[in-house]
Amino acid sequence: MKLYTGDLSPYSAKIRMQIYAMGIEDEVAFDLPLAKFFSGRLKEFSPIGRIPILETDHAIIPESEVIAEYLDDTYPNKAMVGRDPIERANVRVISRIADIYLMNNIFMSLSQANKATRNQGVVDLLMGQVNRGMGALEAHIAEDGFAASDQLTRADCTLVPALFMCENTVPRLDVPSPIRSEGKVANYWRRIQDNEYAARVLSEMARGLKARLDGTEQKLVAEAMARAKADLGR
Ligand SMILES: N[C@@H](CCC(=O)N[C@@H](CS)C(=O)NCC(=O)O)C(=O)O
Repeated sequence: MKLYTGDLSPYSAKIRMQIYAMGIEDEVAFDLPLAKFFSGRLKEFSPIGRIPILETDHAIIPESEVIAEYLDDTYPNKAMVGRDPIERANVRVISRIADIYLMNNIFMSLSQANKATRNQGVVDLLMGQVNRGMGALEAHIAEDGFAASDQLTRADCTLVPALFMCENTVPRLDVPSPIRSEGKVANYWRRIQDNEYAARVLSEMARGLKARLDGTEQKLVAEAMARAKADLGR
């Protein structure tokens, strides 16, 4: 299998964390066709045009949640979706809160990162939704242990990158992190960073953020674009 993934992509980080935690890293190659991704040509390969994408011998699978389920279905003995119907429901609820109410809105708000062209109304609307999602998360997240149970599940794999975005991306909009200083989410966030799989994807995301902010990513993309252009001319 091949996973098309990027360091800073939270939806990709979620799948990488699941792969690391399931212990199936040897079964997966990791790749990012930089020129295709940054020129919007990933759609030629996967119509949704977004990462992560899992390539198997039989199909191209887009959408992180669908990939996560595919991995659980493929390795049922290592599945991370919980042990009984209620636990599985909790895992899915927390994963959806992180995906839909936190990450999606934060992603859309990134279009307003430039202060000079910022539409504050858009920021306020989207941050209102993020804070509402955070309130729901506070109610659903476990008091101790992991996000949805006493074991690491897919809920943690989705939530860890989402909370990284809350802490590191939201402040770029001149808005404080939506993670409150106290409460179950705050305690969870402090605890989970000691988990080896969480720590690993968080350091990958931090590496991706650094590359974006210091211009390294831009340089790599320009080089990949130039190579792709030269290959076309051959
Ligand atoms: N719902 C998708 C969202 C994936 C997504 O938005 N990925 C971003 C990177 S984190 C992307 O590929 N963006 C490229 C674009 O918007 O063209 C999922 O869960 O996989």
